[in-house]
Amino acid sequence: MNKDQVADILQEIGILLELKGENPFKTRAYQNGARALEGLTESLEKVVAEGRLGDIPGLGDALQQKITLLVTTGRLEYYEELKASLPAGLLTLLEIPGLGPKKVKALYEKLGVSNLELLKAACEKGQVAELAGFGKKTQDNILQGMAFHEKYASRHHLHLALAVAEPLLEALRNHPAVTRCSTAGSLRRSKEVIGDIDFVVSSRKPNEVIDYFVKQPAVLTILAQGDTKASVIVEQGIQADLRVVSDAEFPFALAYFTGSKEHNIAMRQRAIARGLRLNEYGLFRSTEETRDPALLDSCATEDEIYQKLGLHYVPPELREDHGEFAAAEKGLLPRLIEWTELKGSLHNHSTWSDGRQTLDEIVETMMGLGLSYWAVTDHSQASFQAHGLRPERVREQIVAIREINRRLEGEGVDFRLLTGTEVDILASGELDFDDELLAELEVVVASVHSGFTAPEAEMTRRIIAAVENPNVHILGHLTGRLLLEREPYKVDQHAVIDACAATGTWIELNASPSRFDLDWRLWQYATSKGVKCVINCDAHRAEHAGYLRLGTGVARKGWLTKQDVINVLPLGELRRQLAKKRSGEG
Ligand code: DGT
Ligand code: CA
Ligand code: CA
Ligand code: ZN
Repeated sequence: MNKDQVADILQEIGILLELKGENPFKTRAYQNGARALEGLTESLEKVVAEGRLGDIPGLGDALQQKITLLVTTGRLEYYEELKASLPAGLLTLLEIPGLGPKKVKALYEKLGVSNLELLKAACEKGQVAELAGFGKKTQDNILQGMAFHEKYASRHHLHLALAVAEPLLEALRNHPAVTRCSTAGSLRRSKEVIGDIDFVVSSRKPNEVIDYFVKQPAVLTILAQGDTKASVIVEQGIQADLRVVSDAEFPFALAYFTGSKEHNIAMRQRAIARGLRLNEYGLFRSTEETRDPALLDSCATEDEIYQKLGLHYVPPELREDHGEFAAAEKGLLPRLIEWTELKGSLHNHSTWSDGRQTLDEIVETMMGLGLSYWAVTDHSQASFQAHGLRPERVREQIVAIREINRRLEGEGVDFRLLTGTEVDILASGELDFDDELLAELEVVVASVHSGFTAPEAEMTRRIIAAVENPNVHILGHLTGRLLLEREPYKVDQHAVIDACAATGTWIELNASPSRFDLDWRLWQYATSKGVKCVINCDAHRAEHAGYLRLGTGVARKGWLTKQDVINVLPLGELRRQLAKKRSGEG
């Protein structure tokens, strides 16, 4: 485990102890420990290996022991037991705005409230208002907080859904009674947010598979369990649906439950137009709903279903009824970008601003992943809350990066850091750094981080003014949206795309699962105008390198090919492309 993962666990232990009513000094020790680790500027594994944990201020013996266990074994029995000693729903209560550990503890002890449903019931009966220290106003706030939570908590960020779905799929795949299995639904289509997780399995022993599925350790609650399907709530409070079918039915069930609903409806209509009937069980000869329908033919794979309906295979990401039928009829579907084709990310942060990794750690991680380059684009001075850099610090960072690159060159290593900045687009449309400084940097990303409430015309003007600067290579997170959290600011996206096309500015597909910005629905327009895409991690931690894969899934939804994406280029070619806009050939 790395320091961020260990810090997260210490933080959670602190919260769990607070829920148990442990003495505040003990709780605080864990929270301070978490903070001490977060502030660490070298690798925790190294500190542990060299026995230097004791040198970090604020870590007592007990904490050092636990950290060592987590780093070396990835497990901590103390934490697991602590977690198991409280109802799993209590932690969900903490997600309600306005509910902290103290209030949750009181609700649990005095009213037995251990999950959201019980909390809602207690509020509606007025019991919460009567508790000491709560009152009518607090109860109203909780109800309001719950309404907000409901609106967003029924949908989930893609990386969280994947983090629970992948181990479950692996478990299913390893079960001897499972013939074929796959995720389906929005997860398989790489939607930007996920309602619930869907699995489709083929097996001769559905009951065995269903029994096994609902007993997985990640399963918190069983909502429904039948002979061919089950629905459960898994970790993170996400619902997961499983359908088990025969192997002959598998391709049809997979296609059906992958959706989207709109895509399915169009598929069914194509079948009807050919005198056939398509559903989750098969493709049948008659359009009638008969008792014993005659199967047209068996299909071994989804591919064959598409063929029977006169279509080329449609990759799951494109199944949104967004033009895929017209293209699949003529064999004109694009060859979509693959994440393994990416060679690096051009928008990332380090400990110099609000990132968690030092430059050396970044080199180690990204080189280890087999990437070729990684741009360091820390925030500019106006983003003071993100520790934006002043010009002199940017120049110091350029020197530090050149030093590292010289070392890498000396070692004969094929990996380079690129100097850069994520420069703020100010309210005036001016940039936060002057052109002289920007011209010294290899990669300039320009983004809006303030003034979100500006009227649409003004915001559009601001952004267009920024992309017209010859030093700006990339427009960062165009709409500023935070999925499930903050709406995009008002901006005329088509006008901005047109300006990027006119100036040779690339647009970022910010691959952070909270953003996926520019939205996939607009990439077909952007590429039709000749705009190139950069799939950027906006990494603040080592794990964020994994966003390259998630971002590519969303890029595929936007019909993007290798030719549309800049960061597939090898370093030399990338540098030539970066030089183009400045020299006026952009
Ligand atoms: P989600 O879960 O809201 O993120 O989105 P999906 O697409 O995963 O939707 P879900 O889980 O409700 O259903 C999975 C798939 O099953 C869906 O994409 C298409 C198919 N499906 C579900 N209900 C219907 C329906 O009423 N008609 C049709 N044609 N297909 C449906
Ligand atoms: Ca779903
Ligand atoms: Ca579902
Ligand atoms: Zn940003």
